[in-house]
Amino acid sequence: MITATGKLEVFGYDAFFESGRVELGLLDCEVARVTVMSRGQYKVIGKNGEFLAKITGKMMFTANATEDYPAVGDWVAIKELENKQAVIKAVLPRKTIIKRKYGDKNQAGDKNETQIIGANIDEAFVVESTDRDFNLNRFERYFVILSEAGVKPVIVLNKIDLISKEELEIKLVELKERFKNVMVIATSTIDDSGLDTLMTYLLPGKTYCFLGSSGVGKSTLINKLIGKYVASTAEISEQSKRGKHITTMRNMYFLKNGAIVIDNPGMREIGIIAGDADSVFGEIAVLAGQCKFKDCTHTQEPGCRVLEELSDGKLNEEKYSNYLNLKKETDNSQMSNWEKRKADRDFGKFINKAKKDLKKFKGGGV
Ligand SMILES: Nc1nc2c(ncn2[C@@H]2O[C@H](COP(=O)(O)OP(=O)(O)OP(=O)(O)O)[C@@H](O)[C@H]2O)c(=O)[nH]1
Ligand SMILES: [Mg+2]
Ligand SMILES: [Zn+2]
Repeated sequence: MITATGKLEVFGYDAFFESGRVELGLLDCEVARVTVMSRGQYKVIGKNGEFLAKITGKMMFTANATEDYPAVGDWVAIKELENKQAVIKAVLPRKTIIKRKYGDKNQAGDKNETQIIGANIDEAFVVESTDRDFNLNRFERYFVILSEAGVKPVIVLNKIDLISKEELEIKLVELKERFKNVMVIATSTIDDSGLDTLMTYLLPGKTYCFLGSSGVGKSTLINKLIGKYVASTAEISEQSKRGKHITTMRNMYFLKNGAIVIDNPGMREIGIIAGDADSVFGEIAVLAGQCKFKDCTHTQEPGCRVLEELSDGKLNEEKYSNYLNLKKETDNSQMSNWEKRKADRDFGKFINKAKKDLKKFKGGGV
């Protein structure tokens, strides 16, 4: 039996993953962590270094959702081969998984897909810059997908060198008022302000990811934390801005103090999957429970507590409209989830058929 201890802790391994490994009966496999994923190929790191890995045909065959595949941040059981190649045999149970929905909503058929942003992330830094990128509704979107994942968000407001102290103060007040329970770190990679504070958030053995639009400075911040240029960064000119991402792959980095960070490509869409935005919009959810009608849409009904608080000015108007937007969107997404399940059923219909045949064969059947 191989004991997976010692060096693996440097990559974030702990008793949680070890007990998952034991439960799955993977005692004869090495374990490793997925650091990069690209076109069906994975880079994993374990006790014996880095390997280029692929999943087994069996895993590919039995996987029917994106979540069934390994993602960056996952701990996997591997079989090491020659030339630093390996085969991934299983994904160990996850602590957390951050997902988003993406796809062109305007296209016929509403092709929504789930994407895994990261697995086993402890905290997420949601980065916006002080220029035109600054948008409270977008922060809220990230908080919905993070609360679904059970990952604590921290706001990073970057490029504060571009605005005056007064302008910064206004933005910080806006953030505090809208997001009472989220920490805010104001940073600049030009004059290094806030970087010490950011560093104090990064604990050894914990995994953090950086999320945010393209060009806000995620990779530049990570390079600063590492102390050398490892993640590529670039200026994004106005003409080429559309569709251009400097970082194209999620990538895991190991800091000197033992913290682990994952850089992400900039995201244009932060699609929300499940219908539950309640923990982010807790205040509205409480009011909704007091509405006159059980199925109140909080848009026009008499006796609606949400509308009451809105007209009294007690509920932030922008927050309310963002809530309605996200709700509408998740209703749509639930439908496409249903469609997806239907597709899954089609995909597995030969199994159902096989079962029926088997029943017939046994002379049973209900
Ligand atoms: N003025 C200013 N510019 C910054 C700051 N941080 C980063 N930048 C610049 O912003 C540009 C984009 O930075 P990146 O780090 O590549 O941005 P990113 O968020 O990683 O972008 P993607 O990889 O495309 O998602 C670069 O030209 C950086 O030099 C900052 O604090 N102030
Ligand atoms: Mg980048
Ligand atoms: Zn209502």
